[in-house]
Amino acid sequence: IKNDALTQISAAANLDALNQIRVQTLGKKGALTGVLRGMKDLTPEQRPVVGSFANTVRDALTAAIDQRHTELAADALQARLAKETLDVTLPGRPVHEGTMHVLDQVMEDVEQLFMGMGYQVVDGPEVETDHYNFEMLNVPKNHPARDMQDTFYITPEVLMRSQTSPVQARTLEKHDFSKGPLKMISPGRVYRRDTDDATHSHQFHQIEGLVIDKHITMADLKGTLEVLAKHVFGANHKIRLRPSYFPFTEPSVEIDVSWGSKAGSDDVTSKDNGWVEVLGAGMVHPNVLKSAGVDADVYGGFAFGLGPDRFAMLKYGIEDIRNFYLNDQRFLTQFKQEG
Ligand code: FA5
Repeated sequence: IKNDALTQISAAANLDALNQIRVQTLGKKGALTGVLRGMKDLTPEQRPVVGSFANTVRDALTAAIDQRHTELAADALQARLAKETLDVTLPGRPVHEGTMHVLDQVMEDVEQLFMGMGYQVVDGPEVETDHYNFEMLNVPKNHPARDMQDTFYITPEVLMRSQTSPVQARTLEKHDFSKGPLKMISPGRVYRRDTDDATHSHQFHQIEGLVIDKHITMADLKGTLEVLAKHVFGANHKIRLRPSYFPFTEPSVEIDVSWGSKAGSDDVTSKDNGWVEVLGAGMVHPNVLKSAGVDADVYGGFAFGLGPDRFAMLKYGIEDIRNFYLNDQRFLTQFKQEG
């Protein structure tokens, strides 16, 4: 048995075959186990002799099996390593690197500028109530100004915000003026039931700005927006204020930036008179302050709302606003930032 088994063990080609041999010799029904079982038929004198011999054989076989097992396991590992060898000199697969969306770039740039001037950046909900989107902003039900900002209604009282101005009302309500003035900007998405065309989208972006303190004047508004225009468009751009109307500001203005070949010309009759409208602004209406519980006799300030989509179009000469929302890689990767 011993010699047979030893020959087989050293010939075992793999771990499965080796296990087979172990079962055949040392297993419950194995050859050597059969010898040990047969001991009951031997004489008391024969038993210790045969028993001790059988045990020696078992130990020898177990050791041989263990050794062969170690050899075969090492061989198997070598074979696997050889099969899985990596060729580190192969060229890698190119990793596609995304780019920050051009609108996010414009918004982040504006955020950074205002943060540097001590403004806090505030978030507001896109699903808004009629109360904050309109009523708190001096736009009661049936006010004609609602026509300009028709939006998507979820219920008669809940809607997709048509502007970022509700964040003004929300922030005013919470602000503790005993701790200092309020200076905030609020970027985000807004929605309107406008028909999509080259310059309108039913979903676009705004950045709201609001400054409330004692003794804030229109000159502060103009100075602030001049800094903004020069930062975004370049130092050679001027701004001008044109009278306008918003229910939540009085007086209200629209801001134009000087642009194009006749930039800043005073020839307002010409179609290409060199001015482009970029945002709405004004001095916050006392009713807005009062609705939020702020003493309008003591505090006042300015607010503005700009469209980053229009900013980006102007800055980069993009002719169709829909480009921002089509996820066309060929368009988006043009605005890759360095570093
Ligand atoms: C407002 O929405 C006011 N909330 C802005 C404001 C804030 C005024 C604070 C005074 C004080 P208006 O509807 O004009 O105003 O929109 C502001 C800007 O959003 C516009 O100048 C324009 O740049 C952009 N905008 C308006 N409608 C669209 C549209 N459908 N698609 C893309 N941009 C738009």
